[in-house]
Amino acid sequence: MADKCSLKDITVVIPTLNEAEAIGKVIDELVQVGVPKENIVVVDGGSSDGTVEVARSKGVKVVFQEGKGKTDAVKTGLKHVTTEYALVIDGDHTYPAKHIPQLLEKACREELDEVIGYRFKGRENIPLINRFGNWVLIKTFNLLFGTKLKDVLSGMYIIRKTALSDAFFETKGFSVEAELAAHIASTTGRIGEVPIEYRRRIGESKLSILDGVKIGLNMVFLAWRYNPVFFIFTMGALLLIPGLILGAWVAYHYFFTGIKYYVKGLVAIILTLAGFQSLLLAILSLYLKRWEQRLTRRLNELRLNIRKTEK
Ligand SMILES: Nc1nc2c(ncn2[C@@H]2O[C@H](COP(=O)(O)OP(=O)(O)OP(=O)(O)O)[C@@H](O)[C@H]2O)c(=O)[nH]1
Ligand SMILES: [Mg+2]
Repeated sequence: MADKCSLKDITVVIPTLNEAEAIGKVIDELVQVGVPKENIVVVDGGSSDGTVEVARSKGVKVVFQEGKGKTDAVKTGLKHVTTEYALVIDGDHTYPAKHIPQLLEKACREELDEVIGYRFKGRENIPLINRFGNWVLIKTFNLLFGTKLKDVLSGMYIIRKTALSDAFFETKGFSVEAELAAHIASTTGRIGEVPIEYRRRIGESKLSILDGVKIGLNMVFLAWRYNPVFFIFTMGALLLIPGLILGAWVAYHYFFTGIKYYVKGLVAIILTLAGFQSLLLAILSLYLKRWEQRLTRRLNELRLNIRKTEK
């Protein structure tokens, strides 16, 4: 690992809701890998099965989340992060801690703001319906944000704290991973992935099909918030294409059959002009987005340098 990267630079945030069977094993693994105990924060959402007691018995910090759901839990956890990076990991023993050094190494070496552990090995341990839902959601995310990510919804990722200073945490429940990836992809674009293994879950799942639908809806909301280029471009195409087809039809009749369609001709001109304007607006938005990305990167670099000189 590069000199500047050390497991002391990460704080592990574990959101838990009734994970008594798994949490002890998760913490033990983290410690075995070399994460200092004082750099582990369990953020509990009101477990009633003894999760908090097990976590405390392992000597790590346990806090109770503000608000409700996984998004609010991660937001609470991040407030306790004083290191450069936060590593978020589910508390159900599905994500092996042995991959953490690889995630950190990639983040450090390539100066990335987020590195996602994409589930490459052991995919059979993801229930079939979730695998299909994940596939649909990842495709949707990539389309909306112009990314090529393989696993946006993975429950293990490393993220640079300064890159989140402007994050909104507006979504609820299980959309936190999509929101953080949307934030990084649209602000600095410094996001990467590392292949990891995925294990069978210990204990009961908290995720339902309805949560999957909500993640999809949240992605559309996030795209509108972070990357409206896609919507403006789609609107432009939806206006321009029928406008051009109608215009060609009106022109054909005008020149070859002698029939003049005034109203249809006017509609064709309006659609074409509006569509053309929307496409121009999309190009302008894209340009502004790139500009925002460059500025945010510079700002984050500055923030980081200030933090380092303050130490
Ligand atoms: N603090 C807190 N943690 C939560 C909440 N909901 C879920 N979690 C935790 O977030 C992590 C992810 O939840 P899971 O139920 O494993 O969801 P998933 O990984 O998407 O789905 P599975 O494939 O079934 O594991 C687990 O560690 C949960 O205990 C919540 O409301 N508050
Ligand atoms: Mg899980």
